[in-house]
Amino acid sequence: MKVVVLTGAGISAESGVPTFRDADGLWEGHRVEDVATPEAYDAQPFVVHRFYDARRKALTAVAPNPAHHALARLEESLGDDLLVVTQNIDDLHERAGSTRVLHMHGELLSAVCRACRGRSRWDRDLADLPPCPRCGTPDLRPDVVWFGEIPYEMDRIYLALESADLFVSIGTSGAVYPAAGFVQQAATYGARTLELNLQASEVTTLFHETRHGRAGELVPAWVD
Ligand code: BJW
Repeated sequence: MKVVVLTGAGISAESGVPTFRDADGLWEGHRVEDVATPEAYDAQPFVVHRFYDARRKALTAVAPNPAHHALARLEESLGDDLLVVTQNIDDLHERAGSTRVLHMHGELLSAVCRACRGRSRWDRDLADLPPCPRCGTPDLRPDVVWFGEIPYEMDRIYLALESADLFVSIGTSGAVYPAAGFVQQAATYGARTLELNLQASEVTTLFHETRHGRAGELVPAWVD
């Protein structure tokens, strides 16, 4: 059975990583749509850098929770038949042991150079304007996908959705496309669809089945 799992901020919430659109959401005082854009970065690069630098530092203080571990166990039994597509830029899936993970919105531990477009593994602050390790230009930005930019790995994701028997969405509000459209795509190609989320997402009616609760409980219960 081929399974595609889409994860969002809700799967990392119980690890202590704030979500975007809940009451205690990440962009306090800012709507995410007003900040996570290339235009916002052009206007206020240091505000954006400081924000991502702080989130990168915070990664060292968090750990995977039972939901991440359950998906790693699922990979042990399904192997290549499981693909995790995450909108999250943290590395908690990998730290739990998952290896088949696509980061469609990029990664905190990566930087991309605006001069040469090269991507480099990155664990330091970017607000200090370090030079690009490839071309030497001090024009590195967080390697993340902002509104108006094209998410990573879309060809591989759509191919996987076409051949999936089961599509499971975990901890995402369904407010951001193209990820919010995956349920429809998968169902069109014949997959059964399941939503595991704290509350109904914006696209909840498109799923064959929905279960509401905390990912740390729902995901192990579904996997085991
Ligand atoms: C729990 C829980 C617990 C809490 N247990 N659950 C179609 C219609 C309208 C607009 C568009 C459209 N197509 C494209 C657009 C434009 C735009 C868009 O979607 N705009 C919307 C505002 C409508 N999309 C784009 O611009 C995208 N690019 C694009 O479409 O390019 C064109 C193209 C596509 C495909 C092929 C070719 C071309 C890019 C979107 C980039 C989004 N970037 C961000 C920032 C990334 C970097 C960073 O992390 O800082 O991605 S924004 C932010 O939102 C981040 C997230 O990945 C994303 C989704 O958020 P998520 O994960 O759903 O979090 P929350 O907080 O919203 O929800 C958490 C959920 O968890 C809640 O439901 C809680 O209840 C739940 N929860 N605790 C279980 N313990």
